[in-house]
Amino acid sequence: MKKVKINPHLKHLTIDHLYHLGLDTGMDLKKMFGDVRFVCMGGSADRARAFAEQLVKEFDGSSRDLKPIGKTERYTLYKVGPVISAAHGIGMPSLSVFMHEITKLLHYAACVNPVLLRIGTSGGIGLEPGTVVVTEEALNAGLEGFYELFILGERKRFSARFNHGINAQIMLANKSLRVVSGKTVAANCFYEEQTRLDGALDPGYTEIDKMVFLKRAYDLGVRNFEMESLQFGAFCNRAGLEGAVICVTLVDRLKGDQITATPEALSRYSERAQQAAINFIRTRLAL
Ligand code: R2B
Ligand code: URA
Repeated sequence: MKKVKINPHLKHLTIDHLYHLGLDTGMDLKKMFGDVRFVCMGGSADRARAFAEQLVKEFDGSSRDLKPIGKTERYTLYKVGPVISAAHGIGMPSLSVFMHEITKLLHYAACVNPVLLRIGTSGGIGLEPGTVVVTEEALNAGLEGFYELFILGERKRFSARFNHGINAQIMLANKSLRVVSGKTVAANCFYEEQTRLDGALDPGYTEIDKMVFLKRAYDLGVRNFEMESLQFGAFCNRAGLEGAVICVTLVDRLKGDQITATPEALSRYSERAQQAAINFIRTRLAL
């Protein structure tokens, strides 16, 4: 049984308030969450709900009235059988708070070998929109392979290379979907750090500069841009948690910056990433 590498200071807390989730250790977290084996997360509350609805169909066969657990002021969390479906908001600071509190929740609930999946959207490089990318390694927007935090005023760097075993299982479970693996750039901005030319500010670079950078990233093995995989991967590595990032591409950045797909197409794309996760979960549960 794999255990979360948890902070030893936590044992001094009488009650631990998972403030942003609206849960605390005065509640019977083991009863509420003890059977959780997968935590699936993405940026948006609408997608967390849609995924929970899909899980109900896939695993339960009944249409229940899904209600979020805890508070929804910052994040949204549903539970369907052994799967949590949650929304972590946009960007690494938002995800970081969620990762700390959900990991403590898994620890207090004594969950056995939980797997964390980020199921998200991204901008692809040289890929047809709707392609699903499984992240091998996350890079920052300087194309460097570490997540950086200042702790006690000092710069700390953490690698965000993903577990080859779980990625191979995801690929194997999805042979019939359009799924590729590659590096992912986790940017701190949707616009300039992703080399867009359509932000509010004059970026100080040209279309040619942009294409040179995209080509450099592509040659390094980068296949998509999003905004969280670096923090997610570094956190999973530090906590000893199995984790993977499965993102669908909404746009091919070699062809443009704006997301112009119709709402119907965008929802179909999102469903592809969710389906890839469900196919993996199904094979894991069958093992
Ligand atoms: C992908 O999409 C969001 C920005 O639109 C962000 O959360 C991400 O990583
Ligand atoms: N999310 C991103 O961060 N970038 C994109 O281009 C699309 C979705």
